[in-house]
Amino acid sequence: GGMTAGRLLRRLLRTPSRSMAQSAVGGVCPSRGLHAELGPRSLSIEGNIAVGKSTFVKLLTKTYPEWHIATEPVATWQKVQAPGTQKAFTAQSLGNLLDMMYQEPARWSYTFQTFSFMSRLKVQLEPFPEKLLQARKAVQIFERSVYSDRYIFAKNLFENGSISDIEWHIYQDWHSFLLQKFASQLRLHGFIYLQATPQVCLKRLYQRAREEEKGVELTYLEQLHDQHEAWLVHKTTELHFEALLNIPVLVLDVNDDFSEEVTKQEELMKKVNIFVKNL
Ligand code: UDP
Ligand code: D5M
Ligand code: MG
Repeated sequence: GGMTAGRLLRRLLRTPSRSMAQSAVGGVCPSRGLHAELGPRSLSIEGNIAVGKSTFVKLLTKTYPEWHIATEPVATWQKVQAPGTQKAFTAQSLGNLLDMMYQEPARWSYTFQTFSFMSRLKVQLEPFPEKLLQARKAVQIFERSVYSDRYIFAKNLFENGSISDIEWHIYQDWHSFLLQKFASQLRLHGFIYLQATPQVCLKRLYQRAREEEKGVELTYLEQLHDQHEAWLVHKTTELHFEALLNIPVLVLDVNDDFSEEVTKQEELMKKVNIFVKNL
């Protein structure tokens, strides 16, 4: 038996992130204060399929027009383009990889991981826009991250048998390697976890009615929910990057509809404001 290296590292390095999130809400975060770092703050919005991330991101854009927001590149997964035909008038689609993955998970899940990871990496590596660097306290927001790709989706697809042992091994090998190489440019300062029951997510998924997701079942959303809880709430997921261990997490309950409810929106934005101020 004994402790895995990852768990040992975690135990040695960890200050409990949940209490950090709580203290960030209650006052000044103990790890900052006088020596607070300058420079932009980068955050990622995490959460189950159809929980409301894109809706939430739109609300952030409205509330904080000066923030830089990067949405998830779903459209590029739905229309994979042949090289050299990226311009609108020559665009030649090789297929809908999102649809292919849901139709034939065992065949396409690994391929999907390589593509979604690359698109997220490119987004996260883009230099900060000039206007952000000039702002006194600039904020950059991503819809999901290179971390959710691994610790939510790839891990889950491996555990439910859609990614094979050898694919999982190869995936983890290049994921760790690339993230270590780009560590300094991929730094995140906080996660905002939008939390709702899998039942609520399924209802919103049907409401959104994305063609490719028609066959998504409650069981799949339950698996993804458990992955989120393990990583961001219970902190039982084994992580492989030191930089990930102490990142504060703001958990927002979005079971109640916030897309129309102004009071609910204000309550959420208030929590975000306090959280970001203390990062
Ligand atoms: N939605 C809703 N109430 C909410 C948040 C979202 O009815 O409080 C709806 C939203 O209009 C959309 C669906 O749920 O039809 C999925 O939302 P979104 O695309 O924002 O979810 P994501 O997959 O980006 O997390
Ligand atoms: O996520 C967009 C859609 O893409 C949704 O069907 C989940 C899927 N997705 C996103 N990333 C991955 C990875 N890495 N593997 C498998 N499937 C993925 P939404 O939550 O709707 O914004
Ligand atoms: Mg979305």
